[in-house]
Order: sequence, then structure tokens, then C-alpha cells
Amino acid sequence: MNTPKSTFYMMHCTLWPGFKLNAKRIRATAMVSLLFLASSVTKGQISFTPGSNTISIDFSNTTPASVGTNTGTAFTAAGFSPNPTNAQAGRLNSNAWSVRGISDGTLNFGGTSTSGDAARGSFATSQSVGGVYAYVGTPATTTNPMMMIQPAADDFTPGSLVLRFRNDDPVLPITAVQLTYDVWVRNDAGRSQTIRINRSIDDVNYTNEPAFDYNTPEAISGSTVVSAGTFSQNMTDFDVPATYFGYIQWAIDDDTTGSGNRDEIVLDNIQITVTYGPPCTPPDPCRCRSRR
Ligand SMILES: [Ca+2]
Ligand SMILES: [Ca+2]
Ligand SMILES: [Ca+2]
Repeated sequence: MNTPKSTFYMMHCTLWPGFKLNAKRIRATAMVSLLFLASSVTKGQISFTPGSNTISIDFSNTTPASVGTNTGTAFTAAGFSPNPTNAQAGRLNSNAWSVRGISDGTLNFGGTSTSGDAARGSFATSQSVGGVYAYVGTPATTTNPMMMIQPAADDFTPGSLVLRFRNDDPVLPITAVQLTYDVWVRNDAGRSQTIRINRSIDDVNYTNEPAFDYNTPEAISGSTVVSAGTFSQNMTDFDVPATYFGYIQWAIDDDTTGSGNRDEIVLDNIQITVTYGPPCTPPDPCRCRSRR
């Protein structure tokens, strides 16, 4: 059954900048959006359209250039920079990623950080210095690694990784965002770390999606990296208007329970698939246009 146009509009278009505009201005907005689109799609970032509405990130050399290097190279936690090439193997693309809450300073979208907390390198063994690592131990490999976060006193307590994408359709709104990823944990420390997913369309106001809530175990279970499961949810209230960015934040904190060092958090196989709705054209309840 089709959702009535007026119901769809009220459900998914209230964030849209043209929510209160009339149809004539909507067409003008669409034209401006087309011009804006033409000037922005060359920047290299995750770009969704109805014909290209999904992305998979496994940190191998098949990782798309919009989030990794061009051409693809396996992630080695060599840092972040805008549109890195394969001459800068092992980096991630800062047009897609931001890293916050690390003592060496925030890695902003479009920024560069190739040493310190944002670039801790590849390891299979247990680590203690805070930062972003490539995990290459079992079941990962150097050719298909995972992304590992080691929280520490001044890193990720709290902090976050933020992945952004752009709705590059000039007219159609994204009305749902399916997010799936795997979490692995090295529970070798006597604290519990919290991982939360928050999402936003302005990178300021974030909404928690509780289906993804996970806490690492407090009591130590050993130094083996073990699966904490696959987390997946279709965020049906995550509306991203045409030409807007969507932001997905893995927020990490600790000190809820326990003491001492902090567990290592490992992420892999991130998949995002977005759903498009019809244009945000307001219904015409009084049929005013037909009276002219
Ligand atoms: Ca992987
Ligand atoms: Ca640090
Ligand atoms: Ca623990």
C-alpha cells in the first residue's frame, strides 16, 4: 500500500529546507541544488544517489576510494588525509572520516594526521597506547585488516569516529539508512567500554540509535580478540534531505564500570545502504493552484 503523499511529507520532509516553501520555489531550489551538486561531487566523499545507494568497507584494498585510498590499499593505520592515493598506502580518506576525543588533536573532515593517535599502525598483539590501529591478527590479516580503537586515559574517553556521506540526488530525500558492522573485542582490561551509534544531518545535533548499544565486558576474559557480534539496524527515522550530509558516529566512552586499562574495540565490515523516497513536494490541501 502506498503511503499517502501528505503523510509521507509530514513524516520525512520536515527537516527539508523547503518544508514551508510553495511548489514554484521548490523548483527553483532544485535548480540551485543541481548547480551546487555540479560543483561539489568532485571533492571525493561517500556519495549516494538512487542508482548508487550502498557502500561496503572491509578495510582491504577493495575499500572504495571515497573512504580509503585511490586506488585501494589495505588499511595500515597510516593516518588520514583528503583523497589519499596509493602512494600513501594504508591511509583513510578524511573527506569521509573524522576522529574526535584524542589527545593529539581532532582529525577534522578534510584534515590530515599521519602520526600519533590517528595513525598507530598495524598490530596483531595487544596494545596500550591510545589511538587508531589496524588490527591484523586472527581472524583479520594484513590484506584484510580491521580498524581497532585503543582507548586510554586521554583518548576516546569520551571520543568518536564519525563517518559521513552525502545525499547527492538534487531532489530526492533519503528516508532510511541501514547500517551494519561487526564488532570484535580484546577484553584484556578490567574496565567496560561503551560503544554507541549516534546519527545527524548537521554534525551538531546527534540522535542515539539504541539498537546499536554495546558495552565491552568489565571482567577480563583474556587477550584473544573475540566477536561481539554483528550490529544492524535500518534507521527508518534517519532522513537526509537532498544535497545534505548524513553523519554516523561511533561514540566511545569508558569508566562506566571497572578500573585500570581499557579493552580494545575492533570494527569491520561496515555497510551502509540508504533508501530514497519521492520528492519533498508539499501536498496542496486547498487545491489553490487549480483555481487559477
Ligand atoms: Ca576487514
Ligand atoms: Ca593520545
Ligand atoms: Ca574489560
